[in-house]
Amino acid sequence: MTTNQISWDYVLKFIIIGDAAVGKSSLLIRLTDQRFLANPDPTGGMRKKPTIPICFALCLLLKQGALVVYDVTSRKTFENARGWLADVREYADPNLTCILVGNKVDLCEPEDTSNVVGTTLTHSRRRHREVPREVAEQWAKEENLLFIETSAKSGDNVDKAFQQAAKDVVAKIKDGVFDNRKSYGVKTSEQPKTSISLSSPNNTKLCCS
Ligand SMILES: Nc1nc2c(ncn2[C@@H]2O[C@H](COP(=O)(O)OP(=O)(O)OP(=O)(O)O)[C@@H](O)[C@H]2O)c(=O)[nH]1
Ligand SMILES: [Mg+2]
Repeated sequence: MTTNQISWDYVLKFIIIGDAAVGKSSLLIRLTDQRFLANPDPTGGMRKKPTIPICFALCLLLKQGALVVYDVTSRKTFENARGWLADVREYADPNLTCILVGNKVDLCEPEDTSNVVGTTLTHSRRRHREVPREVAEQWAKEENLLFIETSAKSGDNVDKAFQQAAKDVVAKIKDGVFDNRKSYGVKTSEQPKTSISLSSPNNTKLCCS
């Protein structure tokens, strides 16, 4: 197994939540492995909120950020994002950074009318957008959330979603919002630019790990 050495200043923890099949695992796989699986295994992790509040609270423990994900082609998943956010606010550290992520934008991109050997390409998987960007953006603003639209399939904005959230957390650390001595779970390198070994992407754990 080959390992890569990277330098780091902080280790931050994020939770990815949202309705089933909105693409939580796919976003993580895209971020860590730069690939897309058409049929990833459903992860029991955060597709359903644990019925016992203490379990949900433990999932949120020592996390500095949350990605609340919905599917831009499903109004229902957007409406349910309110519930996910309410739960995060109830159980998580009040300083937790939240980013609202509208995933699957590739499904509602403009129709491709190109022909292949005289046959018009059909887009059986294409779907209508049910959540206008402006509506989600406005709600994010009202709730003081960061906001971004992504496609785990094409990779659009996936890195950016995590980067935006991480930047916000780092800014809070620098402002003293997360005090490491109070065990907020932020891990700082003893000396700047400590090296860390990254093992093979195959070892990547998915949601809730
Ligand atoms: N077109 C398209 N499909 C996506 C995208 N992201 C995920 N999918 C598909 O949506 C389905 C569900 O994706 P998952 O990543 O398993 O979703 P999840 O939120 O982790 O689902 P659970 O683990 O069941 O909660 C899969 O068939 C993915 O291939 C995307 O950005 N675009
Ligand atoms: Mg999953």
